[in-house]
Amino acid sequence: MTKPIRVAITGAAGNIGYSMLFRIAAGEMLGPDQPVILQLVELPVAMSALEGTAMEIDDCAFPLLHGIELADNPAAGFKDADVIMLVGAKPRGKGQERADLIKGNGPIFTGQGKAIDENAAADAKIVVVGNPCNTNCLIAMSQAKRVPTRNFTAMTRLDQNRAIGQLAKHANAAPGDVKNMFIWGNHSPTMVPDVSQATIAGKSVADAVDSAWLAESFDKTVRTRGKAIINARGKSSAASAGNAAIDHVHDWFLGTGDHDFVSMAVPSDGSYGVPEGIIFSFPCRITAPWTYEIVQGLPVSADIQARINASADELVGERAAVADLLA
Ligand code: NAX
Repeated sequence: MTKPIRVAITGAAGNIGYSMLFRIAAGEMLGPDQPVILQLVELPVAMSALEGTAMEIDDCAFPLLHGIELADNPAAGFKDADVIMLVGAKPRGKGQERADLIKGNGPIFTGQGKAIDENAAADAKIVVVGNPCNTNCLIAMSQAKRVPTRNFTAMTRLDQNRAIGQLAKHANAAPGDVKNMFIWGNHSPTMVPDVSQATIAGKSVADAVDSAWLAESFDKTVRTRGKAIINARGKSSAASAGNAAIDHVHDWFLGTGDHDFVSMAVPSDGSYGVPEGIIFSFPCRITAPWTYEIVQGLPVSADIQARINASADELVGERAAVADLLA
């Protein structure tokens, strides 16, 4: 029998957690033949809600689910974990600046990085969703020296999926017809959606959508989509974020296939002039389980390069702001 993969998830009783746990247990993340054990981590105050969620998961009788373990601390929750999804964090409060969020959430990831170092499988794969996800990933990575740095990633797949959704809608196509749309940079308003390599049903984006919409609205719509959803729904994106986290891990394990490449925020190796070490979203290709390569040699216009540099500068600034949390 295939050995179960242990998937630890923080913030499991939160909105994103609730939207993704059932799908992971059903096999949508790691495939229909791969058993999973869920290791759900919450704050002590949310354990009762988490127990209720676990009861519901039991009641689904998922054939692939080989166990659910609940923990109110990351040391217990990350024990022997193969995949760790760091979702739990404090949401950005009203009037709170991004810098305050970075300072407020950073310490959570120091502790979780140490817990990964001391408890997780030596080759654990990590995806950070809790914001500011790029810099939180950097903090956790710096504290977990036992785990290879390339195993640390942050999620920009939601931004990619939002871009694909917009392109498909405006081309009267299905999202599955859109290939090679990707995001550079930080998961923040400085992110850079790049359509230069994208195709829609085999056509270039310029040939498939209205040029005025592409020039004037597309980029801003993608970059401000999170805020637009909060304004409309009164709550932040949850199911779409959970879906993107599932897509991120799914492709990392099972490959990018005919998508060719996808957006993942990974430790920069200096590609495209991005300073080494910051967690930056690049186009990544996955051809073997739990590996990725940053796609090299893509043509980058002067405008996109300037925006890549600006997003990198922002991340260098964030790194400086949390210097005291980096090991
Ligand atoms: P919720 O507030 O619904 O849930 C967060 C959960 O995390 C809560 O149940 C809380 O008890 C738990 N938690 C907080 N600190 C914890 C800790 N130290 N250990 C374990 N659990 C902890 O938020 P939700 O809507 O689920 O969003 C979670 C995070 O995702 C937020 O930081 C949010 O900003 C971020 N997002 C990231 C996105 C991305 O694309 N990277 C998009 C969606 C989302 O905004």
